[in-house]
Amino acid sequence: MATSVDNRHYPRLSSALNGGVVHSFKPPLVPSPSLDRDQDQSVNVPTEKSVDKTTKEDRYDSSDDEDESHNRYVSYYKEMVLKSNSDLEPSALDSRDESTADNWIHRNSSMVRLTGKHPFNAEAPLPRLMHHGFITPVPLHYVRNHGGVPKAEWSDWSVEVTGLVKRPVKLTMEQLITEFPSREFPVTLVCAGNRRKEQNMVKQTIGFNWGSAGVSTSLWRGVALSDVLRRCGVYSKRGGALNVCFEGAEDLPGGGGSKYGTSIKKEMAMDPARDIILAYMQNGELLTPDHGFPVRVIIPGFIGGRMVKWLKRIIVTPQESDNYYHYKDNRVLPSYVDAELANEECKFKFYLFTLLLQEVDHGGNNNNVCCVAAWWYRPEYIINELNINSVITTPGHEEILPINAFTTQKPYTLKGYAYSGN
Ligand SMILES: Nc1nc2c(c(=O)[nH]1)N[C@H]1C(S)=C(S)[C@@H](COP(=O)(O)O)O[C@H]1N2
Ligand SMILES: [Mo]
Repeated sequence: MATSVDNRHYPRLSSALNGGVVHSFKPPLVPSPSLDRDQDQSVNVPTEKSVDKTTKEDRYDSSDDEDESHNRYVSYYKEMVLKSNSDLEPSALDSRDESTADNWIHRNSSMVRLTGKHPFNAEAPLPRLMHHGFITPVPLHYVRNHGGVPKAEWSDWSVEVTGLVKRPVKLTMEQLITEFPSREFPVTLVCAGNRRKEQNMVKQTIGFNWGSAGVSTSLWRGVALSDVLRRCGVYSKRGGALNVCFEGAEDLPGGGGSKYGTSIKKEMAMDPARDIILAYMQNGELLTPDHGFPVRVIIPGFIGGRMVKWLKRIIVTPQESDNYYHYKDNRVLPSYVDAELANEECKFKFYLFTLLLQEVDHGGNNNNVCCVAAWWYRPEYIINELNINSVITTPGHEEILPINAFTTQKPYTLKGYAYSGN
């Protein structure tokens, strides 16, 4: 059973909550996968009053010129979403998901599954990704799931903001969409594993084989993380508030059982210019289950791994996240350190730590215990900002181009994509 809803029923959600950017956004005219989803839950549409308030706040410092350029920007991307959604077959339940926890999710059957059936880690066939252009239709957007997709309900979801904040809260989805101004803009998501198949051919890593389609761009709408944090009154640096941790909803096996979680530096999280949002819409529709319904983090320019889906908790802390996936995922160790060595040294560190505790227990001093490299925990090997990357997609890999009297008379168009983080 699907648990998301069709946005067409909630016109105000799409048109009135505009942030400084988009002033009206109608859902695509062509069938999109979310239009097939069972409508078994309802979104509390914001009241006229709350909508008015939000809209005024948003516009309060924008000039006519800005409004005009926003309008142009809006119709430009609206067009792109419409265009990219044409030639799209409807998503459907997939027999490959039948015996898995994801058997209620509608998916596009052309998605290439990279880790067997489950969890769902998938990318579009590269020519398909390119065919749809700059904006990727949601069903063809790559998916990286560490486990089963949480069955979420819009009406009983909340995001807790806690830790080093003066006013901890639990925000419902209703509160998020009515009490904060929204923003909407295109963001490219890239899994840090994009193109890892090629990397694995050079030297095997512990990561699975991504092709070159672990990258997708869509229009994301949400509320600014900095607004939410400011509302809660984050402590000062001197008060110990240095990091902002995010935690998802799934129960995962990592580290003997944990949620998916990670963190970013507080000054980044609080910087409005970074455009970090808690997103609840993608390409003009509420999020789909695979992409984090009902709400996820979007951090422009960062690897996808920092953008926690099914967001449940935001915790302001002195230390960075202690989540298993924050340390064991999304790191690049020096080429001479393979996972085996990294894990060996981890055990060694643990052993030393045990010794040290024993020494302390026996009243010994620990000055002679050397600090052993714990590769996974070293800050210099974390990946946050996206590296520069480019791919030629036409001609395709191993495609042979005939060179003859006929072909040499015509121009040939090379195609590809490129991105970088900051
Ligand atoms: N809760 C949760 N958030 C998550 C993940 C996950 O497994 N669980 N995967 C992360 C990784 S590694 C990536 S690349 C992105 C992928 O987002 P997408 O599936 O919407 O493309 O989500 C990130 N956020
Ligand atoms: Mo990722």
